[in-house]
Amino acid sequence: MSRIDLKKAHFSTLCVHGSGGVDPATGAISTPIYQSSTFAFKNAKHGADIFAGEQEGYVYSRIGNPTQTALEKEVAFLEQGEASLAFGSGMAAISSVILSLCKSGNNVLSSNVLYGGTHNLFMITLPQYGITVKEIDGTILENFEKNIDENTTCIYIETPANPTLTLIDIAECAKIAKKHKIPLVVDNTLPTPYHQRPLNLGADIVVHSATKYIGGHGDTVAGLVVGKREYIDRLRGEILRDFGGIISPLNAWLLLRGLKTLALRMDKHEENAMEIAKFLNFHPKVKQVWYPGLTTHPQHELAKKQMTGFGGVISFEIKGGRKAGEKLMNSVKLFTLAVSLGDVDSLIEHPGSMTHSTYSPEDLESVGISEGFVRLAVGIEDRNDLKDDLSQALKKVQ
Ligand code: LCS
Repeated sequence: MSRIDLKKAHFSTLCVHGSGGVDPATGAISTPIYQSSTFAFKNAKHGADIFAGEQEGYVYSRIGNPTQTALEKEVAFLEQGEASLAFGSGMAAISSVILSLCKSGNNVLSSNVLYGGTHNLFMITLPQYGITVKEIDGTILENFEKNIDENTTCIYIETPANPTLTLIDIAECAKIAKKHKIPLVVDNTLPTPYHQRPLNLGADIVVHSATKYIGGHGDTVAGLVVGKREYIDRLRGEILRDFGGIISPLNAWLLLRGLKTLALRMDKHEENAMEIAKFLNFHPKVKQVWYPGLTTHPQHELAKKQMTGFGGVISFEIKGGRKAGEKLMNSVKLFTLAVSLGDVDSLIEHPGSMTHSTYSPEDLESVGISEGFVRLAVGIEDRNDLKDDLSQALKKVQ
């Protein structure tokens, strides 16, 4: 039990103390890694009662584990939701949420700029199981209203979206979902609860690739879902139990450790990203920059309204197309040419041929991911070193 009033504590305090304070058994200040697949019952009745839902207790780590519980409690606090459930990856979290909300014959209404893996799940994999997804331009709110039909069982949005940093008005979208009595699911991976809390804006369910800023160190693949307790209990009791997309105790612990510095890291990611976005915005070899913190971002006002900070991801279009982008990516020395984002290390990648190669060439064009479109995941290194690196690499681009 924590000695402080967690309801009154501020975000950075919750990051450090939210998981419940010291371990009561040993006084350990770091939640132990309960590396155990199964848990002994006190007697036969105890086991039967837990199975019957008449007593609380751990049974088997596919359904729950004390290290995982500590993580889930903390994430629920940070997102200001009732409960949370951890998964083995962001995709396990997203696919589990969709499976919990849709049956064969149902459809999902989704924004059209999504992480490429989510787009593939929506357009290729789910239809094979009778669940269809309509991807629409979510910046035009009427598109949601126009496309809901009697078989639509949820609205799914990613904001800001990976990789174009397109924003969707969560509060307005939530009103539409409520009117039609369907849940709004928001992928909150890029902003994290430090910069955006969708549940407070009216969303029903939040999903995360915790692989990114929540873990923060490029060493863990994991996912999270936050929502009402009743929903999370059902998700655990049905989808997690039957599909088994569980997080490991070690990975739950790595996320708990990552979370302790989330506020600090997010401030530094943002500070660095803002500086680099401005530098790129004025660079003669750069055609356009997308970063919600820039006043030139088409939805800067919305970003200020629904986020408290702008994150660490920047995308830009380099003059000279794919060839110029390749030259840049092959010339950086401090940025690592790798997918993923949210790590302390700065990363660079080409969405069109990498993270978003699941989009058809026509779809890439329609969402504005051109051949010269490059994504940066700005880390926490010194910003001058990062700028110098981009500067020397841009000089090599013809
Ligand atoms: N949602 C978003 C916004 C993501 O960026 C990713 C992964 C996922 C969900 C899926 O999470 P995962 O299963 O990988 O934990 N994004 C990646 C990216 O931009 N590069 O590599 C993975």
